[in-house]
Amino acid sequence: MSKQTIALVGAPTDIGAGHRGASMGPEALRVAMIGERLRRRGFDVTDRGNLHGPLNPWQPPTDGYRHLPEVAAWNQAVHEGIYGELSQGRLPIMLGGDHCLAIGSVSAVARHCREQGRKLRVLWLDAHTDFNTALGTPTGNIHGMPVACLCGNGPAELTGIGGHVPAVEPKVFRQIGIRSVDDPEKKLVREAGMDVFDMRHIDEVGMKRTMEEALAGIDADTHLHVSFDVDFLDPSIAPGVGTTVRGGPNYREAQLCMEMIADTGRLGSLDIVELNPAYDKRNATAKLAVDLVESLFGKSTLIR
Ligand code: 6HN
Ligand code: MN
Ligand code: MN
Ligand code: MN
Repeated sequence: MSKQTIALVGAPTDIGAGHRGASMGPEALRVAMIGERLRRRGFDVTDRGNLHGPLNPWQPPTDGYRHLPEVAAWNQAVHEGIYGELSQGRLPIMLGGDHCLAIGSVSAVARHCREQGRKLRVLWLDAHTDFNTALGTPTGNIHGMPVACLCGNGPAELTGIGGHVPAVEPKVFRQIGIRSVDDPEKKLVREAGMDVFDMRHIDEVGMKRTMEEALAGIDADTHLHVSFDVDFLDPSIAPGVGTTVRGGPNYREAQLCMEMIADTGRLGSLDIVELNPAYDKRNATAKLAVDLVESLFGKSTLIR
């Protein structure tokens, strides 16, 4: 059986972030040879180039949101791009870009799953829960809000992307690596009943048990989407992000996480977001992200 075709889709913007530079993420991942590495693993890889959207006007928030019209335009483009790839039977990798773009990608995956009658599971690998709203946000940056928007809690311009409100139910998410949640956000996360595997949980039971729990119930009918915010990783190994938070997974914990996802054989789509080359050293964080993506696509440390 030949492996599925992977489509790389670049979304070069930092429109939802609080630091400039994630717009350089797609090119940094290409320079780190993401396409070649996956090809070497036996995948057919097609690079679809970059999506287009408005420039970053770098304005303060209005009514709790920064750059809402621009964020909506970018997410509309991402939604259409990712939905198109899924419809063609390809496995899309969205090269971000900041994490607000997951509104477009996850809504596209959800739409594809509804049409195909498949179950959806979203693994949100992140230091943050990204569940803020205009009322609780400390920054107005929409990259802190995509999970809330996807669950229907946000402005109509964003909750309506893909035409199904809410795009997904909170129960599809498993959040892993969480260690920075704002107080009002924490309350919303609890009320929504979101399944959060925070760093305390990972410390207490280990990455192996954590991933067994996060992957439980996945079967042959499940489409698994991974939203990989690079700030998931400990900043000592991944400095190239705008919002570093100490106390994240080390290299081997992250690699085990990726390997266990690969073992399910159900990975259907991926976001790589928040990589910020302006904060990186010699593209090391991009190279690390690509190395971990290789594990996600089957590179294994097992010799058995
Ligand atoms: N990310 N909770 C903070 C905020 O501004 O809402 C940080 C969000 C970071 C979002 O890294 O994708
Ligand atoms: Mn499909
Ligand atoms: Mn995030
Ligand atoms: Mn984050």
